[in-house]
Amino acid sequence: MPDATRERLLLLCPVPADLRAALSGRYDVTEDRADPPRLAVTTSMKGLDAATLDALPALRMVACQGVGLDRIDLPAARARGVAVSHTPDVLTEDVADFAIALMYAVVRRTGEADRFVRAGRWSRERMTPGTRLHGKTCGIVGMGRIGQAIARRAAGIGMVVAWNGPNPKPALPYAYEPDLRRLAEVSDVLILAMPGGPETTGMVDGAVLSALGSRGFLVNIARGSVVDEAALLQALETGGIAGAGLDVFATEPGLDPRFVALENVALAPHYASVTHETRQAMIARMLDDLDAFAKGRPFLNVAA
Ligand code: 8YV
Repeated sequence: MPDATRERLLLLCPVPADLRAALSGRYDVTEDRADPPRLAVTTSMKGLDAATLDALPALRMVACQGVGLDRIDLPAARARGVAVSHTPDVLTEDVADFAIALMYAVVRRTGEADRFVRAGRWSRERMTPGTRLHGKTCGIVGMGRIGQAIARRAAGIGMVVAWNGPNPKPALPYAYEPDLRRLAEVSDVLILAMPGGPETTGMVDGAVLSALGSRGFLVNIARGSVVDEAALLQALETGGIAGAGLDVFATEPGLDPRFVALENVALAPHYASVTHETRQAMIARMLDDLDAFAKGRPFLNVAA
């Protein structure tokens, strides 16, 4: 039942139940694009394109759940005077934790160990050895907020950290490697934490995977688009790399079924930021930003 006392807010895609409930507590939430309101919500995975903006000329602000802006056409929003907010910072620590969790899952084989015990194999055989992490090199691609949080954790568990990104950051205590292939060559584990988008699409290609080599592991908590997935599958299937911990894929949720058949991958359903705490913080930030927009208070408008 529409509530005339509340401002209407359009959902541009299905959103998780917790976000929907929080929005419904303050707004008259609708999915009806026929009479579009000025406020809308999207997610980093759904994004916002110019065609949607053109179809919704009344739109003045879009709050995005997620930090990634790779699917949001910011120039198009800017050109139409539509403000865009997102949710950086609040998910940094959980995403970094999950990168480390995937690293352990694939390098120390915790997922495989779980399957081994459940399948009753322990009474008849022993698992073959895993690989030590302590003292090994963790290469990180992308040294923004999340990359730095991963670096702190990797250093804390006794790994040597080196990294690659578009620009050196001399204030950081980790070795900068301007050449991604070279970073892959010296890394035992290569963790991808760069933003998605045209600048990083397919950056981790067959040559980078060859440089990582048959004893190297890949962890991706960034975007499926940053990896040449055909090359990755081939490397995993033929022993070109030792294994991978993957939270993101070229197609989600319908990932390539070849991944599921592999024992040397740890798979997750784009889950790195999904904790009670981060969910609550993301929702609170979105509500705050929407409220700030309505009241003319400042907020981080990434389309400004
Ligand atoms: C979000 C993410 O859960 O923030 C991002 O960019 O990839 C995830 O943490 C997801 O994008 C929500 O759509």
